[in-house]
Amino acid sequence: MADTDPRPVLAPILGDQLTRTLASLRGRTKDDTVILMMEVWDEATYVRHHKQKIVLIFSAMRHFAAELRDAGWTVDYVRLTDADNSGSFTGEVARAMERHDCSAIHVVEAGEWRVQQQIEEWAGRFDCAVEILEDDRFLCSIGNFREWAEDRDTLRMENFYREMRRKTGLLMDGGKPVGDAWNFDHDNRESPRDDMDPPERPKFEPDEITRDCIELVEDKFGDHFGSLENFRWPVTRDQAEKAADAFFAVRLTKFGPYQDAMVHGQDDLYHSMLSTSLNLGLLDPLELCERAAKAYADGEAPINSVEGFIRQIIGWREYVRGFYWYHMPHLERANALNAQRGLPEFYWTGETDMRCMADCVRSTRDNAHAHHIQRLMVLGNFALLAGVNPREVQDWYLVVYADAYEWVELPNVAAMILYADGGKLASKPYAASGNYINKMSDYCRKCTYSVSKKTGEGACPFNALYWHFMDRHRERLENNNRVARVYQNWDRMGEERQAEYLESAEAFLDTLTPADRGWARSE
Ligand code: FAD
Ligand code: DLZ
Ligand code: SF4
Repeated sequence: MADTDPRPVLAPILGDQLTRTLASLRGRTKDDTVILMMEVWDEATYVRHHKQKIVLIFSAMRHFAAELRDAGWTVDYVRLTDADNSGSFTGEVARAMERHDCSAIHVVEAGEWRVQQQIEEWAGRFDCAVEILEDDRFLCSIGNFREWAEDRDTLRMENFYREMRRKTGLLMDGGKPVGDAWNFDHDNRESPRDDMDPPERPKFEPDEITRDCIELVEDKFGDHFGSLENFRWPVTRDQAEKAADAFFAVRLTKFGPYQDAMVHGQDDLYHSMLSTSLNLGLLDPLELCERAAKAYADGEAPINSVEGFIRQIIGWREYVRGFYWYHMPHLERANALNAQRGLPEFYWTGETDMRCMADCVRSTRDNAHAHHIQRLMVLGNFALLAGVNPREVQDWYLVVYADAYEWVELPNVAAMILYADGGKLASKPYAASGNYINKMSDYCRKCTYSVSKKTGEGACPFNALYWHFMDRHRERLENNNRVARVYQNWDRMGEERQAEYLESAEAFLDTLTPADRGWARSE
């Protein structure tokens, strides 16, 4: 029908769809398409996002719109402050339909379930054909993941990852993995060294467009969490490519060995810092993995770094996305461990004597970023051990990170760190005592607490909390053969020592002040 209809097609492009080869633009011409981009109040406020996250999305959207216009496309860009802005995607599509008299709407499926529900209502609401296209920027479609998952009793990332390696041919030597192993994780657990000196990543000074967005955010969202001072994220494809170039040139070689290391005040280490660009659509996941594989083939980076990087992207990133769609909407409400504690206030203020937690919250506030092991084994581990309510933890992670969209945040938080899905994603909870943090970081050296002290005054809280967690979830976990040995150690301690652990943990938990929910969501 669109072939004979002289009216244009409306192509709404959402804030995380900033890709020139987006499915809704492919095959269309600049004369027969009106692109719609919308800054809307609903999206900016459904949680009270970190200020840097809003600046990043608005600035990247505005730059992308300008690039499309330069390339000759018609872009109808609605700004947050436009007088008649309705505040919602559906309201803006309705207004655009009136402005442009379009024959059809072509839109790429949303990253988030909440937004997809809105898009699915458009067919009933608008008097035209609505085509919802698959987001083929992901390597595994939602449907393919479902088919893979439906055949299995348990879902494990490692099995999914091997299929993705075969499918993409990345690091494959015929039917075999390069280096004769699928996974080199055992080489990727080096503790930090005192003489470690990771090179600075490229930082992008805010240009006029970004400065306008900073002003807007300070004006409208000035009381949201986070600082804008350090805003240096890539906001265009060109900048994102420069960030990727710098990662491949100087950090990839050490990415593997120090993937799990943490150093006080060193926020990036050897991580790529590319998640914000990947999630916005400024970088292509397959292209990045192909570059990493080439670096290995050319002898420029070791297999453990390259395999580790590729596993994060075609493994974890694709896996959590498939897992999210497979388990929504109930994943959002999952609480298998019945965790009910309020989120402690120091997640927002950073005011705690736990030096590891304080540093991770500081980086989160200043950069809208913390690296994986900080999110998992410090901030996440604490929430798990203390039994914090998943909804509150989910909201926190969704607010505070510049790369946070529900499709990637929720599985990592509910399933990976909190075990709220009861073990559908991970075979056991990632619970750890202070020992782990001490081994992988320099945090404990100058902490007010003593990591070697297990209970009582001045003891590292993670130590007693660990046993408190294990004890209170014994019934669920002791039959899990990956955890069973822990209970043998616990039983060997004897009742008196056990009571000391439990009392220490209780005494610490009693000191926690729950945060006001208003930090994350406006009532
Ligand atoms: P690198 O360490 O350089 O890794 C390379 C890339 O691999 C990342 O850019 C990312 O795209 C991908 N990746 C690595 N681990 C994961 C993972 N577990 N899930 C999905 N992708 C992964 N990542 C987000 O993009 N958004 C989130 O909201 C988010 N929330 C998280 C919450 C928790 C509790 C945890 C444990 C992890 C979360 N992650 C999230 C994954 C990971 O922490 C970030 O992707 C990473 O820290 C981004 O920094 P980087 O680009 O330097 O990553
Ligand atoms: C996170 C976010 C914010 C803060 N603002 C907008 C916006 O104004 N317009 C927009 O198109 N997208 C925004 N986003 C991203 C969306 O909330 C959402 O994550 C994606 O559309 C994926 O479904
Ligand atoms: Fe964190 Fe405990 Fe180490 Fe302090 S001693 S930094 S609280 S792990």
